[in-house]
Amino acid sequence: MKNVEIAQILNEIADLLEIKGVQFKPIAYRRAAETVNSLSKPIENLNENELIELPGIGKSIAKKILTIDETGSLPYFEDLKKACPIDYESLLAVEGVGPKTVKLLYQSLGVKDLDDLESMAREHEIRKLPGMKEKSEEKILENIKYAKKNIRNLLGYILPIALELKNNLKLLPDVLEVEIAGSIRRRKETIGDIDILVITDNPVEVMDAFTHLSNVDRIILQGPSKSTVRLKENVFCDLRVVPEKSFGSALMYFTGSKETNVELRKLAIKNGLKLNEYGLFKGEEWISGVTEETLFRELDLDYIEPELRENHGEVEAALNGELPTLIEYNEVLGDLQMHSKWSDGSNSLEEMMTAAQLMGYEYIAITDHSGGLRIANGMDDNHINLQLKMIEKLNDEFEGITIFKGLEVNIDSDGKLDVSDEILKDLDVVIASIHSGFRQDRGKLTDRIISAMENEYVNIIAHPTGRKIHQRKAYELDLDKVFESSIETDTYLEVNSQPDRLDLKDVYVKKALEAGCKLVINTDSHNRDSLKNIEFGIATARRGWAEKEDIVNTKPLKEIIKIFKK
Ligand code: DGT
Ligand code: CA
Ligand code: CA
Ligand code: ZN
Repeated sequence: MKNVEIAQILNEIADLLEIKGVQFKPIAYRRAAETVNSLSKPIENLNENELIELPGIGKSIAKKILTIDETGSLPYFEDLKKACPIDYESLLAVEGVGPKTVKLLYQSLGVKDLDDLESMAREHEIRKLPGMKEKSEEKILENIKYAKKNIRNLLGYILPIALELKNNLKLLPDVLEVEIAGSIRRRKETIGDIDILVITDNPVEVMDAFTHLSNVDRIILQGPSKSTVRLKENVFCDLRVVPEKSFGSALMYFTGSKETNVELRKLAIKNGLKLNEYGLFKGEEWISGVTEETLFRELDLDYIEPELRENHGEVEAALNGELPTLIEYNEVLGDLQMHSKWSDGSNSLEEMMTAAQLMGYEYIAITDHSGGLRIANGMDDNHINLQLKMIEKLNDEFEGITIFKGLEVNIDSDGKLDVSDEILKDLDVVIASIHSGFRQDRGKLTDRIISAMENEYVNIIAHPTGRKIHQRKAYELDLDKVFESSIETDTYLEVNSQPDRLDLKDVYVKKALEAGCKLVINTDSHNRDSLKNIEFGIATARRGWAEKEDIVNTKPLKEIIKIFKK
């Protein structure tokens, strides 16, 4: 498990202990979290004795860290959470509300979640609490709005939940049609809430079944045409019943984005028509609305894929027949970044290959970290050479799939690579990336990336901007220069498919393509299950208007070999 993830758990333990009213311990856990967070190497490489030597980490916390790292969870933490009746995560998301306030609010007013907090603030109960004033109450009320907005989850977390809901609804005998709409259908990187549409002749029964699904935590609103629930996974879900005749127009409307809807409506008006969630109308007369396809046609537009509906010029392009033909979800023929047990992955080479075969790939690249133990259990030169021999052997054994000998080399703070050309020249695919020194200035960071690109053996720059959604901003980069150098040096920029990376992100994909760059889409998997994440990278590329031609690893084996030979 990554350092930040472990630190987050330690911080949450501190919150929970503080809410419980435990003395001193919260401070200890926060100090330990800080130590883990500021550690320059992965904590998973340390044993108990090494952990204890770190500032703020004693025997008991060291043991807990090891448990988290080995098992992915911690019974002590799970017990604390279970014993806490409060939705503390949402409450703590409100600015001005810390663990001490959460405790106070619960003990004196029974506040358990944002809704409780809101009603207490409205009833002016909060200002009566010790240490609270009228002003603090007003601020809390204001900040609840932001907290509600800020709880956006990763698409990678929400999509499986939404698909399961869809399947459960499909199984209901009264449901004739179900579709996921909203930002999920557009495959946006983070999701506010889940929006689902159904067609049924028995809305009351369907709504009743919906609000009683096993993962519904609380019913917010239940009506015959719209219901809202909060799921146990801590997401809200809207279900709407729409008439069959309006299914297409409702799907279009509730898919959004809001901004695209506005453009579409303006266009309808320009053509003397009216567009809303019930259909397309000429005066009072209903013209169409059953499917999106007919609606687009009636508006003289080419069909706009949901991923493009962000008001980034897609309506005009659809009008002029200039929409891109987006890369399809099955057109990536091989994944060019993944890790194995040889560095910080959790599966063997054989296991990764078997999983890649199940994905239907023609080829993959094994790209474990280099750099010795300084980075993510990186391989030294000796290990690299051993692995290359192993890969040659596996290539003989496995049929129908080719493994490229790859490496993810680190770009150090001066822009130098941590592996010599002597070794790089024997590899099929070399990926270079930045793992430290994120705080350097824009010029320096740009130079680092460019000097890596200028190395004749480097083929790909992985996760080019280094951002991690909800965790870390992108480092400063002069992207125009990076794009230019990418073209000059035939080095491809990656669209990394990890749900919290998606880097390059959609708008940068579009800019890169406009500059004339070619890209690759990789998962950067650290275990075999993550190979499936490729769909999130493809979605990001589609949101950036990418066509098949723009993505290098849509090329068949023969062609890609030639491309990397250059
Ligand atoms: P989210 O949930 O924040 O990730 O983003 P969306 O896009 O799913 O937004 P949501 O759930 O508020 O609404 C779903 C769709 O419904 C939205 O994409 C467009 C449509 N919609 C909602 N409210 C309005 C509105 O006031 N005007 C227009 N034109 N469309 C709206
Ligand atoms: Ca939504
Ligand atoms: Ca919604
Ligand atoms: Zn790694």
